[in-house]
Formats: sequence, structure tokens, C-alpha cells
Amino acid sequence: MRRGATESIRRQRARAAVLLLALLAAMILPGRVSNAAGPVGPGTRDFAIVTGLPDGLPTPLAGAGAIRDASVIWISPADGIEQVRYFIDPASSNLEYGAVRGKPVAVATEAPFALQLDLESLSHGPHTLVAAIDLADGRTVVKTARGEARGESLVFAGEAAATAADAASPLADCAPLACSQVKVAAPYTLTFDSDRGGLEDKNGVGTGFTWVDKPTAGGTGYIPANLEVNATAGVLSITTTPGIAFLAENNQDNALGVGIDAARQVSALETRLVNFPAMTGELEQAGLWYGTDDDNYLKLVVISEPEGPRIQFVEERNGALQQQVVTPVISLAGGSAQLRLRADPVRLAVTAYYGLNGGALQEFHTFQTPPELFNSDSSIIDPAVGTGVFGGVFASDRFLQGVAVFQFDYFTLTAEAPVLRAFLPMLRFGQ
Ligand SMILES: [Ca+2]
Ligand SMILES: [Ca+2]
Repeated sequence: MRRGATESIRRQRARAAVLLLALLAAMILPGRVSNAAGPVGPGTRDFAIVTGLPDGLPTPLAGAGAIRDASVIWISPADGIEQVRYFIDPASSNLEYGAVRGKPVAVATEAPFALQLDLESLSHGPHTLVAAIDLADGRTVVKTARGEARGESLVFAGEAAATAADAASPLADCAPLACSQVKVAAPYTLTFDSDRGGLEDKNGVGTGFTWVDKPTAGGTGYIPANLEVNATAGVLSITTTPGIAFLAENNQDNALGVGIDAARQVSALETRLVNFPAMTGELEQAGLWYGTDDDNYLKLVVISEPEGPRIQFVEERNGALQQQVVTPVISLAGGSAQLRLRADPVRLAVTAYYGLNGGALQEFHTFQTPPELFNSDSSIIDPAVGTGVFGGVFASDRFLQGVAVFQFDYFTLTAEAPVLRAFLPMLRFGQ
């Protein structure tokens, strides 16, 4: 009995030690903390494509290893979902519309919104599975998973591997500025009513931005002739080109930004668009971007879709669509849209907010994002710049015949100290 009791205590101690190690690991590896904590609060709940056997626990698809013929996939949680449209290898032109266009391979209209994949119909090789989750409140959330079909199974190896092209040169091209000017200290406020130095507009007036994301497709991406600081009105006007960063396009012009100390602070980027041009449904768009390059970024935009304008929040990861969410059609009758991105390096999460026509800012959606968006990969950081993460404003007319002019009232970068949530369970453990 005594021996048994001692072993029981030993086992408890061993378990406690394992728990302590797990907690320490969670503190060292912020990704674990974020995954364990997950998105919290109303409006930030997120969906995942999951799989499992009918009587088993659901596993997120990316971590599932393989789907075999007995497996189905579904969406978790099911609350608030009206229907799920599943696509396999959709054309990127269909993904560019916030709610996803084209003919789905299946539409699930009842919880748990499941799909039984016909694995034998898939050719050997890589495939992209896309779930367009239409919510009862009119939003559509889009989630993707990439797998490799091998006969009777579909193997999900996690995320798409970074391509060689993604491995940026460690030496940044900061022209026309010096690399030491790129990273800015928060708070950083541009109201466009004076010359703030940095990148100049067509009249030689400084916009205050210090970085242009260089398009992978070529060129500098900096077209000062399309930029104008109107100091009287206090706005920055960007005249568009059709270029965009979306997937393999990588030809966005004038993606203006600043260098951000993304690892050490919760960074909030904010802007307000005013005096909208005619929105003609050709995917004209303008808003905020945040990321490392044109294949690894988030954008939060007002986008003109055929049904009307919407707010769209997108994550592109390694050149592929990772996730996106759009609002129902909105009214811009009041003539302004406020956009905010809040990037949290501890939770590895970015939350989007928007406010319309002078109304209050409301929380839109939170994406879990990779550590690379928080300067985890020092190999791509030029020490002269001191960050590999940037963010700012951009605009594109996309499919419009002609140009659009978008006006930005301000841009701000503010910072808060990150909250180390991992300490909370540590304190409870010690009691
Ligand atoms: Ca202003
Ligand atoms: Ca891209």
C-alpha cells in the first residue's frame, strides 16, 4: 500500500514536471501559447476545416496527416453557418472575389457541413481544398488547406512550403531612402497636411512613408507621379494602377509603408479612406497592408465587388490564399471608411476592425498568423533596416478600364506592450 502510495505521488510529481515543462515550452514558443489560447471574444471566433473518424475527435486538417476513404471533413464550430461551399483547386480569379466565385464541388447546408471527399477522383499531386463558409449574418469566411493526393489518401503536410523566391536577399533595397530611415518608432502619425519627409509625392512633398514593397514581378513599385499630398485638404491621394499583390500577380504599385518593430510590440495600423471614387464592381480596392513581402501579408480593404462595396480581410501565405473574410455589401454613403489592423506577437494573431461613415470602430475578425509576420525569421532581416515586417496603405483599380483615385485622411502606427498570457497558468500552477 505504502509503496503504491509513493508511486502514486511519484507519478503525480512526474505529471507535474511534464506540465511545468509544457508551460515553460509554451512561454518559449509563443506559437503554442497562441494555439492553446485561441481567438477570444465576440467577433473574433474563427472557423477551421477539420477531419476525423465519425466517432473520433476532430483534428484541424493541416495537422491531420492524411485523409483516407473513411474520413470526412467538416467545419468547426458550426454555429452561425448557413452553408459551406467546397472547392477543389479553384481558379485564383475566383478566389479574388471575397465570397469566392465559381461552381463548388459540393455545398453542405446542414450541420456539421461535412464533405466526403472522392479521393479516387483526385489526380496524384498537390491539391488545394477551399471552404467558403457563408454565415447567417452575411459574412463569408474562406479557409484553405493544401494536400498531396497519393492514390487512396490525401496527405496534408501543413502549410505550403516557402519557395526559393520567398527567401529574400538579406540586403534590403531601401532606395530612394537610407535603410536607417525605414523602421519608425511608434506612435507614428501622418495626417498629410505638411511635408513629413520620406518618400516624396509627384510635387516633391514628403508623404512620411519610408518603404515601398518591391513587387516580385519586377520594377521598384514606386511611382511618385501617382502620389499627391494635398496639404490643404490633409489627404494623400493615390492614383491607381491595375497591379496587385494577390497570389502570383505580384505587381502592386505604390504599396507604401513603414518598417515595424513587430516582435516587441502589439502594433496597430490605422487609416481612414475618404471621398471614394465611383465604385464600379471591378475589384477596385484600397486600404491597409501588413507583412513581409507580396507573397506573405495581410490586407484589409474596401473592395468594389459586382454586388457592391464590401470590407475584405485577406491573408496570403507563401503565395497562396490562406484565409479571408468579407462583410455583406456595405453603404459608403457617408463617404468614409476607417480601417485598423492590430498585430499581436504573443498570440500570433492579427485582428481587423472597421468603422463606416464616421460610425464607431467595430471588431471584424481575427486570423491566427505565422511567426514570420512578427520578425521570427532573422535570416531575411537586413540589420541596416532592423525589421523584415512592414505595413502601410495601398490602392489598386484591378479590372477597371481607367484609373481610380483613393484618398487617405491619415495613417497611424501605434504600439502597446504585449501581454504575456503564459504567466497566468504559471501562477495558478504555483498555488
Ligand atoms: Ca488628414
Ligand atoms: Ca502574391
